[in-house]
Amino acid sequence: MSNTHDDTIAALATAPGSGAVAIVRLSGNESQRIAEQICGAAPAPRRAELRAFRDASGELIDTGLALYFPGPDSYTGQDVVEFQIHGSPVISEWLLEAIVSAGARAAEPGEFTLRAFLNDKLDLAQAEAVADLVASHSRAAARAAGRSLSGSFSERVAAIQSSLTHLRVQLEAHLDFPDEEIDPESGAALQSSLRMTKQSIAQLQREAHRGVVLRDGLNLAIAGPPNAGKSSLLNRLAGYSAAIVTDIPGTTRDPLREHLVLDGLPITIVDTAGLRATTDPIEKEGLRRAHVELERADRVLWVSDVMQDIEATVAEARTSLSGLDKVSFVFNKIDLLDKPPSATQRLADNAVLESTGAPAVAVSALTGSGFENLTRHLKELAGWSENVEGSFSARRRHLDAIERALNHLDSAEPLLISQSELAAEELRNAQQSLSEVTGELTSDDLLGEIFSSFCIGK
Ligand SMILES: Nc1nc2c(ncn2[C@@H]2O[C@H](COP(=O)(O)OP(=O)(O)OP(=O)(O)O)[C@@H](O)[C@H]2O)c(=O)[nH]1
Ligand SMILES: [Mg+2]
Repeated sequence: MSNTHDDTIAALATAPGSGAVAIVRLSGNESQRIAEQICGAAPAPRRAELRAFRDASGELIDTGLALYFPGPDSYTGQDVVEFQIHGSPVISEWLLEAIVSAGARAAEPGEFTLRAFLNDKLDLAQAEAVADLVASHSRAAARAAGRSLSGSFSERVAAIQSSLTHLRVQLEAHLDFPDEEIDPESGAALQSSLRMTKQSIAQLQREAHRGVVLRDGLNLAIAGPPNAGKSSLLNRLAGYSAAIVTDIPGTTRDPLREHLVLDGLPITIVDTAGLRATTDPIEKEGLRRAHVELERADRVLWVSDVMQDIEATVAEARTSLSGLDKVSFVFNKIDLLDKPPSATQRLADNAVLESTGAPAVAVSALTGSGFENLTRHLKELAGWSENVEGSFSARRRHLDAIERALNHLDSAEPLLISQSELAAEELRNAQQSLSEVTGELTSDDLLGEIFSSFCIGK
């Protein structure tokens, strides 16, 4: 990543390939001069002008529209020029070549948006939302990214920052008189402000978590004994016969990944080999890969045959997985019982909840019975509700920062009155953690990591 950020960069801003129109964009000090070289006098600011674009030898490359956005009122905050040309990869490459030989440099991924960030046109959460908007897979995700881009997320962070500042001011007032005890009334006021700020951060954390799911989807893995109906479950969720199903135990070997959208909720789900002791080297490798997937997943659906004893199922899950904290039990094949699905669901709830606290769903992958409960359960796991209006997109990086802020406030709480100086330090740290979301304090390494995942020209 370039360190100067004021040299002139150029890139194709539209998707590569053929199309009706392609846009080549320039940003930096030399934009205007380079534009003059390519198409005569630079166009009037913010007016589309029809021009002929020529290379250094004077040969006509194409005719199209040129636009000039003088800094600082441009996307990047610098002088920006856009050329709209016919959407041929040959034309855009030729034009880019001419622009580079006129003095520009080919832009790196995300470099336009990085400049917008460095010139305070966007904060970091907004800049990340640009990439999330471009990459969004559902309308809900696009709306959420749009909201983050317009500043909804950043405003929430700013509001918490300002209550933290207020809290610090209250506390610092007492620090000036270390020998005096904080009077009970002020102490109570401080405690209550801290608790309210904590509640706001916890609320932000829940919403940011939903924002992460909107962006990344829910990562599920299906596990369980052979023949339980794991692949059948995947097929029913995917809506087609993605995985091979047979009555031979040990059918699935390789993990099989599917991407699906369930009532708007994006889900990545991976089917794995049935877990059992084996000497077959192929199956052994399948089991090793299954365990890698189970480690990675946000949630494991432990699928078992409902005819099997529930206690035995729970014991088996417990020994096969390192813990049951991210497990939901799915009792399959309820069509084989002569009880109605709701009675089976109640039985499963009672038996599993009592012994593990884990949720349980009773289904039939064969008939589809119980899948409305499974869908509801998955949406609950994701914090997903029909009403995702108002939510914003977020990333795991943001969640980490918010969690650290919350931890600092947890540490501050018992120290608030008795060891105010230490509490003040925790409040400062909480603010610092939160500021990572919007990027007031960000290392070059982190910026490099974030912007390099953008597309070129963005
Ligand atoms: N009656 C009934 N049979 C089912 C149901 N789900 C799966 N089966 C049957 O159970 C057998 C095993 O199904 P699979 O989906 O291959 O099971 P699996 O857990 O993926 O098995 P492995 O890949 O071998 O671990 C097949 O004969 C399925 O038709 C169900 O809900 N009801
Ligand atoms: Mg299978």
